Formats: sequence, C-alpha cells, structure tokens
Amino acid sequence: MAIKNILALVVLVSILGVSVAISFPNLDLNYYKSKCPDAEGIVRNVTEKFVVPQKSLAAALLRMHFHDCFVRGCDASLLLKSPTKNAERDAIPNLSVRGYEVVDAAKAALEEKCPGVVSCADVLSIVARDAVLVIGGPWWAVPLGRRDGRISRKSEANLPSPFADIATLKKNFTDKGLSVKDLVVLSGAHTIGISTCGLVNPRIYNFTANNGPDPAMNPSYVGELKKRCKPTDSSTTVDMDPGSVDKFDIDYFKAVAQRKGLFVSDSALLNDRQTSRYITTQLAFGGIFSTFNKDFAESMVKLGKLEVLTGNNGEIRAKCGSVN
Ligand code: HEM
Ligand SMILES: *[C@@H]1O[C@H](CO)[C@@H](O)[C@H](O)[C@H]1NC(C)=O
Ligand SMILES: *[C@@H]1O[C@H](CO)[C@@H](O)[C@H](O)[C@H]1NC(C)=O
Ligand SMILES: *[C@@H]1O[C@H](CO)[C@@H](O)[C@H](O)[C@H]1NC(C)=O
Ligand SMILES: CC(=O)N[C@H]1CO[C@H](CO)[C@@H](O)[C@@H]1O
Repeated sequence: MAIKNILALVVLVSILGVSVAISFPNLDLNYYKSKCPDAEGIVRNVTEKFVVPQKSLAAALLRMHFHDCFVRGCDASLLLKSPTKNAERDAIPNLSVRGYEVVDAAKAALEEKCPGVVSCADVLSIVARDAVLVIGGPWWAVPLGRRDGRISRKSEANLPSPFADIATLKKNFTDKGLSVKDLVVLSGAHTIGISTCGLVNPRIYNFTANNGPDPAMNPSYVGELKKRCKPTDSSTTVDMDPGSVDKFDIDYFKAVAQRKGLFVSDSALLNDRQTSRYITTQLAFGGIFSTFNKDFAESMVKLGKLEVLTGNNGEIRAKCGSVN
C-alpha cells in the first residue's frame, strides 16, 4: 500500500474513532486490559486487606460510591479535599462517610504498577463492588474508563433525604435516569451499615405535633431505638438492619415489611405499588426465589454510569484527594 493510502486510512480511522468516542462515551469492561492488566486484581487485594478484618467498612464504601455518583456523576468529586472545607466531602450528608483510606491505598498501589492510568472514579467503583463481595453480596462486572472531575462543591452535595416521602424519592431517582425499580433495589443497600442517632431521633421522639413517634413505625422497634438513641445524643450509631448489619441479604426488606425501616425513606417503599410489590416478591417463600442479588448488580452498574466523564473530559488524578 502506498504511503498516501496508509495515511488516508490512518486519518479515516482516527476520524471514525473520534466520532465513535464522541457519540458513544461508553464505559468498557476491558478498558485497562492493555494499559494496566492487573488493575482490578490490585484493587481487590487492597479492598480485601481492609474489609476482611473490618466488615463495617463495606457499607461505608458502598455508600461512598452512591454519594459520589449522585452528585456531579461518578467522577470521584466526593474524594477531593478542600483547604477551605468547601468540597462535597464537607457537606452534611458526607460527614459520616468513611473509608477514604481504602480508596487512597488502592490508588497508591495502582500508581506504583501503572502510574497515571487508572482514575479514582474507577477505583471507587471497583472498591465498592469488591467490598460488597467480601460481605457475601453479589459480584458484577464494572464497566471502566471513567475520568476524574476537577470540581467539588459543598453546595452541590444534594442527596436524597432520609425524611423524603415516596414521591420525592421516585423523582430524585428518575431525575437521574434511574428507575423506580432501581430505587427499591438500591435502597436494599441498607441491608448493611449504620446510621447516627441524629437522623433517627426526629422520627422516634418528635414526629407528630404532640411529640409522638412516626405512626408508620412498628412501636416495639421505636422502643428499641429509644433505648439506644437518647434525645440529645446525635452521634451514637444504630444498625440499619439489626441482626445482620454486616451481611448482604434480604433482611432489609423483611425489616421494611415489618415496619422496621429505620428512615422515613425506608418505610416509604411500602407506599408505592411497584416498590411494595418488589419487597413482597423478594420475601415470598422465605426468599428462596429472591432476585435481589442479581437486581442489585444490575442497578449498581446503572448507578455507576451516572454522568460519567470520558474521552478528553476530566483527568486521571495522581492522588484522589486533589486535582493534578
Ligand atoms: C434512597 C435514598 C437514600 C437515602 C435517603 C439514604 C439515606 C441514608 C442515611 C441518612 C444514612 C445514614 C447516614 C448517617 O448516619 O449519617 C445512610 C447510610 C447508608 N446508605 Fe443510604 N440512603 C439512600 C440510598 C442509598 C443507596 C442507593 C445506597 C447504595 C447503593 C446507600 C447505601 C448506604 C449504606 C451502605 C449506608 C451505611 C453507611 C455506613 O455504615 O457507614 N443508600 N443512608
Ligand atoms: C493479590 O494477592 C494474591 C495473594 O497474596 C497474590 O498472589 C496476587 O498476585 C495479588 N494480585 C495482584 C494483582 O496483585
Ligand atoms: C429530591 O426531590 C425534591 C423534590 O423535588 C427536591 O427538593 C430535592 O432537591 C431532590 N433531591 C435530590 C438529591 O435530587
Ligand atoms: C421537638 O421539636 C421541637 C421544635 O422543633 C423542639 O423544640 C423540641 O426540643 C423537640 N423535642 C425533642 C424531644 O426532640
Ligand atoms: C471524612 C471527612 O472528610 N469528613 C469531613 C466532612 O466534613 C467535615 C466538616 O468540614 C470535616 O471536618 C470532616 O473531616
């Protein structure tokens, strides 16, 4: 082939390549296959090292991914530190976010093997998946190729409220392109983890005009919560799925069905036909036909694709806490 033809071919291929990249900014399961083949193994090893001895970190890491993706997309904006405490991680819903050290350690291990290649946004997405696996949850293939954002603003850290009703929650999820099914499935993440009493107390001490608890709550559960959460104590923690807080299972749906959902937003899942039917279906026949693990995997992949930066957008951070 003449040099001219080869050049023409190169130009054509690169034009096609660019237009494909522009019109389909898709993530790719094999994104690091040639650039950093061990990427996922490296992240898994680090995640296991942290989560196996400290199971409660799994919940923290899963929640971290959710919070990152819901604000400015899955671009690791949550991980950026601000000297003036004005970044997402400084916002109230993030005060109880834990586990930054796991992501930092995984990123450091990657930088040693393949510097400047794997984004913090991808690291967080893989870490969340692996953390769920460690505590007996499902595994899913994580599409990769996200790039890291350069902006993180406290004022933008608007997350669904634990006091939200079902209409609000549905709107919050569908506004992001997630479905009502994703809402109930992903709420199932509350099968693991803890909450601080500060978010629980208004519901058990101060919900009605005459200082009664939320009537949607099981009275015996209110009693149990009151033993642990004293009215002026906002920092003590309670398990969201009592009895199996470190186990990824369908017990959260059991709790919600028994009106023992911890937050208004958990109980609210009983107030919609589609979400309540999902819960009933998962629990039928003792849960032996439950599709929760498979559904969760699918919804996590969707969550992980929210407003991602690809192509030439964003950057690959050297350190997850700061822009390059
Ligand atoms: C549907 C709307 C949601 C609301 C209103 C909500 C609200 C909350 C709140 C208030 C807490 C306790 C935080 C604290 O004590 O400061 C919490 C914890 C948690 N959330 Fe959600 N959440 C929602 C959806 C999700 C989703 C989609 C996921 C993940 C897929 C998730 C995963 C978690 C986990 C794992 C914890 C426990 C964290 C830990 O133990 O450190 N949540 N959530
Ligand atoms: C992960 O850890 C195992 C066991 O220590 C080791 O054999 C393997 O090489 C590690 N994988 C990577 C990709 O570092
Ligand atoms: C959820 O929806 C309510 C009602 O429209 C809105 O006020 C709130 O900002 C939304 N929150 C998120 C995280 O989108
Ligand atoms: C209930 O709410 C009112 C008004 O917001 C507040 O003054 C009061 O201290 C609260 N009581 C409890 C027990 O939290
Ligand atoms: C884990 C983390 O970075 N938490 C921060 C959340 O925001 C508060 C208030 O700015 C900080 O003090 C915490 O360090």
